[in-house]
Amino acid sequence: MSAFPKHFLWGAATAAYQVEGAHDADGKGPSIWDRFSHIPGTTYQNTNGDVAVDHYHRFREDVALMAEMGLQSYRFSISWPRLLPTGRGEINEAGVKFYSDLIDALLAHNIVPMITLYHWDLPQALQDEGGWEARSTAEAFAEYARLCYDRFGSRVKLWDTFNETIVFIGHGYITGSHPPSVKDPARAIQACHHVFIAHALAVKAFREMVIDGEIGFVNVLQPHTPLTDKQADRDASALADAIHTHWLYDPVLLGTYPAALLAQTQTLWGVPRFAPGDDALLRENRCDFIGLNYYRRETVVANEEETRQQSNNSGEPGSGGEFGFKGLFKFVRNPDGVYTDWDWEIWPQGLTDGIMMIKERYGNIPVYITENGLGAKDPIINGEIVDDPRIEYLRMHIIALEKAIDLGADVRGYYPWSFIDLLSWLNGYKKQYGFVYVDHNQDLVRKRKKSFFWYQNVIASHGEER
Ligand code: BGP
Repeated sequence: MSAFPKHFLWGAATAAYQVEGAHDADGKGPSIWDRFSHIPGTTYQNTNGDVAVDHYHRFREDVALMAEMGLQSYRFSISWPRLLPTGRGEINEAGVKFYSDLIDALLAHNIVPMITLYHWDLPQALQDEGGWEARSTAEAFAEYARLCYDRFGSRVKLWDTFNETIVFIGHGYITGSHPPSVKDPARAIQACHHVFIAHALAVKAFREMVIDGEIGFVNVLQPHTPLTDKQADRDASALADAIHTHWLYDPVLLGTYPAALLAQTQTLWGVPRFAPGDDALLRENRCDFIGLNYYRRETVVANEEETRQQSNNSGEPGSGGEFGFKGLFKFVRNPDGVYTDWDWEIWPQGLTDGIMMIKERYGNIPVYITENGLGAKDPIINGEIVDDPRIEYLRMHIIALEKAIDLGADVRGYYPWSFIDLLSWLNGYKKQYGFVYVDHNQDLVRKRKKSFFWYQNVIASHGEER
């Protein structure tokens, strides 16, 4: 007997910008990614989501494939500017209809929709007014959330407000590799605060509108391991935990910031600045569950040098730089680690450990694994997509998940990234994650990969055969 509870959901995930395409169709407004990806040199080989895998026009075919695979839940995001082209105010009914039809198609196949409200495609019009650095964006987000609850709330029970704040704020405001390409930690911290406020306002609206469902927040789950036993490396690793984990989880699960770090950032940079009532807003509007996106761990050393903040976007192993902050910590390669072609360490035990670390700090909060997967260049042999490394990666992580459930964690669903091959933000289409292959040389034709049939069997056996 597998450990997976009876109502555990076997799902898969995607995000609007990465699959939909139709970037300017039927009244959709531009997002910051539509703008950014058109600036030469910002993405791998200048790839963008203008067409992506054209899910907007082919969603019925895609949902039929999900049904064939036996998928029990599908996590997707809504493109904010498709519903509200300028971020607030006038509603684009054609956009509402697209998601409404998608939800109906899923429900017709008994696939539980999980909606992510924000997977990084902020309306450009709001960016022009200051983006997440402006508090008014948090208020606009609450308006957008209310619209979604109003139109979809009677049919959708699982809601994520934000996807991976560390990534869109970190890359958007610290490394500058995502829009709006700022490099300023103080601005990052204030923008991040407004995201927490937006989340709290959206949770508040969810409760006020008495939506029959659950609302959560999706974070990166990134365990850190010190490279050596030296005190300096252990301290650096603990600091990485505080910045990359506690800072992002505490406000949405405890309703407060980690006190010591808050005191430091406020002394150093005067941020985050709280508006009257923010404390109570955060405290009173916490999540029903937490979504965890797990891909890899990081190995940490103490760091006194400037680092070359550059990631591997080409899939040439070892081509990236390093990530770190002078005087704080640095991520380095684990000499014993197994890595993907994009230099992400494969370490399934981190999923068990990470879930247990969350349980220890935040109590037995319900957990969904909202992303987990292998980015790879899949081999095609005699016309078949033989993605054995993906099967192996997912198998090891399902076993790791089962361990966490055995240890008492309340894990309710598993959503591999991704249902279908899609656009990787900075890495183009060559970094594949899907169960379904998309032929970019042949009219975006869909083909089932080996992993499609493997996951079909995992689902049918409720995780016993893997
Ligand atoms: C997460 C994002 C996803 C997806 C995934 C894989 O951070 O939530 O949208 O992109 O990572 O990342 P990448 O495409 O960079 O390999």
